[in-house]
Amino acid sequence: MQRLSVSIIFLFISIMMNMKFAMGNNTTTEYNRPVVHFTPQVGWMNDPNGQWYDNKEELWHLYFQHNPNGTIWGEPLYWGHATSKDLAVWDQHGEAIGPDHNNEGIFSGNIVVDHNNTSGFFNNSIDPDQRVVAIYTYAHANGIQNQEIAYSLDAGYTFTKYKGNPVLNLNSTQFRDPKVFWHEPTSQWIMVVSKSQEYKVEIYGSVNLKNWSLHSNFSSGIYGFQYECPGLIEVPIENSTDSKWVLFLAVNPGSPIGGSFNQYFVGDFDGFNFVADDTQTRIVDVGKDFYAFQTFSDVEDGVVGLAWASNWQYSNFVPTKTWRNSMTLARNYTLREVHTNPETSILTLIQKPIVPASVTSLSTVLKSSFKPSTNNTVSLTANNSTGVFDFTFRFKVTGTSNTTQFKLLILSQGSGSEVETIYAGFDAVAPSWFFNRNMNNEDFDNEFFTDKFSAYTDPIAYDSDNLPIYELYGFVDRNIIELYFNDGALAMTNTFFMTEGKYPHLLELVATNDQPMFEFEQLELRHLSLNH
Ligand code: KTE
Repeated sequence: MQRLSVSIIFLFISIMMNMKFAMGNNTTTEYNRPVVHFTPQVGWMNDPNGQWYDNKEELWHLYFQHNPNGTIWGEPLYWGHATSKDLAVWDQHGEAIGPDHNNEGIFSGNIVVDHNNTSGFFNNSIDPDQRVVAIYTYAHANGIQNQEIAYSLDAGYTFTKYKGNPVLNLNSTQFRDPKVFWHEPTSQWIMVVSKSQEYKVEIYGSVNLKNWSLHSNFSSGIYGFQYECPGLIEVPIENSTDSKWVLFLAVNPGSPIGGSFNQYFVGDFDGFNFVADDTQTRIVDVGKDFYAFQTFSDVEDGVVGLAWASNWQYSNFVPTKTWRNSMTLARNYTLREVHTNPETSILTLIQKPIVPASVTSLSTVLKSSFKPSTNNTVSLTANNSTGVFDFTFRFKVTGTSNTTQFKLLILSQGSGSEVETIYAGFDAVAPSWFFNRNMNNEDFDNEFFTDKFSAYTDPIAYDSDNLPIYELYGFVDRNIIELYFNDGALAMTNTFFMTEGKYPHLLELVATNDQPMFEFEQLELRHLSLNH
């Protein structure tokens, strides 16, 4: 097929010498370690835990499942801890909560701010915005999983376990991952927690975080093997004063594309029962590396959350060295009526990545009213890349032939066969988005690290000639790519692993047809750096 390519070759100007990294982020640009996405300084990481916002210090707290003694999942398992002023530059603070014996684990859970001291743990010397109580699953050596609480008198750095633990015990080996929040209308703490292999989210209530009573349970969606890491939070509807409750639920394994994934349900919660609006299962992120999603507590304006950016199918085997796995970017969450087809629109979770000012643009390429055609070759040269950039496309489809596609190639340094490529793109005939992360990397050949993805979205709008318009925002950070379609109506997160020494270096837009079938209203590419 004749490939008429408009190649906008972006080479980035590297200012590696000027790039400074926070303690907690990437202290070196070591093999495949992302710069902006959170990674543990050392050791193994999975689920995000205990996220909360300290309104007094204006400080974000992230805890995480951490094995500091190795780069695979294993016990003793701790809550690692990091803080950030902006959700991009992180400082790490070692282990916040640890098990009493080396063959045990502090499994997943969350943190609440007990402003009114309902637990009785705090005196007036502790600021109401810093009355931190962690609720987590204790994984005992005999396999029993029960729920414990611990309080902090120093705003979340060190914790004291409640001497009356466990606060909730069913003598079960599959009872974990509490997520607790204060429900103002009924003046009670609510806990959602998973009876994993019964496919149940149990909903409990308490007035003091210590004594819990079962209110109800919720079970829906794709079965898979087990349910984990539930969440329940009120999410605002865009351009409205209304909100709806969203119940999040992790399934592992059981994803339609393999391994672990997050589903969600939109509905109502009265303090005792969650009732979904419909029986359809919705998926939070259609990539393969988005799991154990959790939101931050005590955020006064909006809903902020993030997920573990890996998949239990291969997370223990990915080719990194002193550390394993990252988190996704933190995202803002709202709800919006989105057309899933021409006849129907549904209330859909909207996700937008938080890219703060510390993630700065070193160089920007901005094109507008740009039609891929044979003589429209533009190249921008620079020397090197740090492998961190984002891009925004807004384009319309002006016609179709049987191969109306564009591809966005992301290439490593090198020449000829040395070059390693992943690519995203859009096929206007399908019509669907696609992403391919196959690089034949000998360092990492895992059966479950599947490489082809696709996603359908309706157009985000139509122009005055009724031509369909689509949008794509992408964030690439050395070994992870987050794609957001149609202003956050759909998200696709995937890791990728180039061979040692290689990282995303070039970006090339290629249209694969002999007539201009796309008009890019806007095409912006920014080379990014993380600064402090
Ligand atoms: C891990 O099999 C277990 O051994 C689950 O599949 C992983 O469980 C433990 O990680 C999760 C949570 O349910 C646990 O609290 C946590 C989900 O690290 O990733």
